[in-house]
Amino acid sequence: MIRSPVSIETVALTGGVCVAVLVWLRRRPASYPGDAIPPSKQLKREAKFQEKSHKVDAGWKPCVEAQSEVLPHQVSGQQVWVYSSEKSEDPVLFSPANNPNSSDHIFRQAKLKEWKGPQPDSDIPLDCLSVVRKGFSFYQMLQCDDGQWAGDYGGPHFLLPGFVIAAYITGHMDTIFPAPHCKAIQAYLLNHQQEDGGWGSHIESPSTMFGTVLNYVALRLVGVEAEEEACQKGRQFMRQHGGALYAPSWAKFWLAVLGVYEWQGIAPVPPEMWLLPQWFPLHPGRFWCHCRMVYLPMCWLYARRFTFKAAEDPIASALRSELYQEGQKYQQIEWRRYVHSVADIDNYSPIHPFMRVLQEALLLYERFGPWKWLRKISSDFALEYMQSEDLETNYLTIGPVSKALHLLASWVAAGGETDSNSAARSTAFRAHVQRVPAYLWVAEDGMKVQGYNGSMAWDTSFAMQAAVEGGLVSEFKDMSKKAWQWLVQEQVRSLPHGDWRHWRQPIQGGWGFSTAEQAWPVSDTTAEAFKAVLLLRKHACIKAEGVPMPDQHLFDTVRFLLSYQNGDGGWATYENNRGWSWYELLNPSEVFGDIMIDYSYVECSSSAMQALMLFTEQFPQHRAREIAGAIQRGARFIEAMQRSDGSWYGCWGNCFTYGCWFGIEGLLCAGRPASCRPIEACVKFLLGKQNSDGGWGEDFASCFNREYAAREKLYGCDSGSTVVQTSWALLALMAANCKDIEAVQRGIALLRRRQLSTGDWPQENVAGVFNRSIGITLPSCAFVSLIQTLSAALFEHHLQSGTLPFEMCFHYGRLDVLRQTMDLVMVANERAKG
Ligand code: LAN
Repeated sequence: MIRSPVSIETVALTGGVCVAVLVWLRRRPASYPGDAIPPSKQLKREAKFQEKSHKVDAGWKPCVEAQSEVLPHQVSGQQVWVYSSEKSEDPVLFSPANNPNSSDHIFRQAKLKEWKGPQPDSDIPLDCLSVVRKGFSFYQMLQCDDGQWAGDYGGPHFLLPGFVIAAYITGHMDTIFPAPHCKAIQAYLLNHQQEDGGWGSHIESPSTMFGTVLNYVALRLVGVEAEEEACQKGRQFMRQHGGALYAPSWAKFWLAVLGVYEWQGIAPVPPEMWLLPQWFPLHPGRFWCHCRMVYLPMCWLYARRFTFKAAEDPIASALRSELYQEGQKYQQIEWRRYVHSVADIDNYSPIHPFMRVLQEALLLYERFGPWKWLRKISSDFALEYMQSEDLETNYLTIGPVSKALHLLASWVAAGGETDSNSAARSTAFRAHVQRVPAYLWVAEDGMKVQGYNGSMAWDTSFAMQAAVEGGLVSEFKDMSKKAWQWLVQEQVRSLPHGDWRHWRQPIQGGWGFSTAEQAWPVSDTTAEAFKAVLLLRKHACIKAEGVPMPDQHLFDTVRFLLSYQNGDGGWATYENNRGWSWYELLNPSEVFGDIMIDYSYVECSSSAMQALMLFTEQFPQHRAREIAGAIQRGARFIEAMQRSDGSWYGCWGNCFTYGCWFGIEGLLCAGRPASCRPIEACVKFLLGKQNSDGGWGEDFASCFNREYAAREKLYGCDSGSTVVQTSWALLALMAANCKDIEAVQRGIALLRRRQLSTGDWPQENVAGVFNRSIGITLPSCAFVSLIQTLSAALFEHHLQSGTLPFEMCFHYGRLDVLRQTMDLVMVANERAKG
């Protein structure tokens, strides 16, 4: 027999290696959020809101507050709400059954009343330019005096209770939430209670134990009696799902602090974790900053087992029976048995068996240890870390969860348990109390705690990009100058070298989502603000009359953006990625997905790439090669994140329409042609989702299930299309030079049809999201995305008619078209000068 020179084993081995290499090459980046979740875990229950609604008192007014003697830095851009007996007109009635998302009516009414300039045209706009102009005429009336746009940033339902509990425990209800506040909070809580008696985890979520247990407690602490119908229904819902013993861990934590749940039933949060060596893979300094900064005050309070004297307080002691099954005796509950218990309806991200074992081991440590000296050193470190965060953020802290915990911790640390009065006089506590209003907002649904201390930088940046794209900067000169000034002033100048002791990277040159004093800049907010600044600085009126911005400050932003790129080519949110996706095995939260590390995101990457590209066009000499390399690596990351159906999942906006917009724009700015396979696939995906009325729309289930969720009717609309999602889809399609012009035109027609007579657009469903499971309002989003879309359509129009103003040459997807029509631009410029 003749033997072949290549043995069968060699062929098999080579084949195997090739397959392995192919699989490895095609593997998803660690940041890929995963395909659709299994049907058994998908969101099928729907929220059902009550028909009746609860009115907010007339008398609430927004105002700017900037003065303080206790804070380390000047307060900037803080919108606070004051209540005066001098009544304004009654706010419109909120109708949760129609739409649980409020439309910021009180704030807008107040702004429109103050407005002294010209009123928008009442005529029905006949062309795109008039629609955009009318929109801006309205929007300029909402601008705050300092140049930013403020607005309602509500949505999550687990934030307000933390603030109320902290205020109650510290005995500061009267200072933090005096009577009118309590009334407005009651209205909010009652408006969002659902027909089944529960509350959702966020504004559009069906009732969960997370939402219900916390909001029930808040309702009682702001003065609603246990016998009232809302409380009875709330108790019924909780009891149907096992009572507070089945609440998720973050809710249990607040209950333990309030003394209505015992610490033995809490999974340990040992402060010793901060003493692990830096190289250790599980060091908390590697966690996503939001996760790390929530568990920081938690571990400090946990180590002290701080507990309010509930037995001496009438409401808290009543809660000890209200929160549990009828007849269940608080003193007889075996708390230890409920450490891991959580209701099925809440269990979005079940605790992994590995984490359970770890928690069991830690429970043993808590029982037989902990070594006193170790606990002291680690607790002292945690406290020092918290104090440093307070100073860096001007007592705002990174977000609302940590804010409420720091408020309480600062009081406990100042000796509040033994001498409440002297604790109340401590500088830290007073400063914390002063910064509570930065998180509060009043809308027609009541007083809420916002997801952040506002979204000013984000909204202002997009608004100005839209003004540039619409060619309206000179027409709205005062508005643009004020916004420019605000953006220049809000660039972060602190921590140029980072604060590595507390795992803080250098942040100089960045922009935060809200303000500079909050001191937590985000990669994509930096990029979007940078884009706005780069576009505006070229504008004649800004050059002549705007406050100067040194080039060095722009270079700082470039350094910031380049240094925030991750090894996988993408950009994360606040920091470089410092851990691995297997950290999710340790996710202790049950209710949030993907919170353990700062992943790379398509949205953040696309924004960063676009900003760097725009910069390079203006400064071709500055770090051009590095920038070009970074953009190409970014594009490869975006390609790797595309799903097999051609879409991109949106992690911070609801949902695929948002992801697709960023995915396409990112690839285009890296020079990929609109005809490349990924872009064509995405265009096909989007066109396949267009509704018969010409629009697009996704329910929040898209985010939760990670699968496109169309509905026949979405909140606040008469169809399954919303203006915001339609505009995102259109921006993506137009940037991709979509050949189906008719589809684009039908989408634009829907946007035009839905413009209100005021120039604004209606508030529809929830547009923002975080951690897969929580919806969050994006206040100005509707307006700004729409204007951008219409401006892009207008761009098309100018291009055809030969009247393209120079400032409109910005649309990335159009760069190829633009280059061919450069002479056209020149002509337009000449004409403008003439
Ligand atoms: C935000 C709001 C803005 C958002 C964008 C800039 C839109 C996004 O592109 C990047 C991520 C970022 C900055 C973001 C991250 C998570 C935040 C801070 C939030 C959604 C607002 C509230 C949320 C925060 C985590 C809420 C507190 C809850 C915890 C689970 C800690």
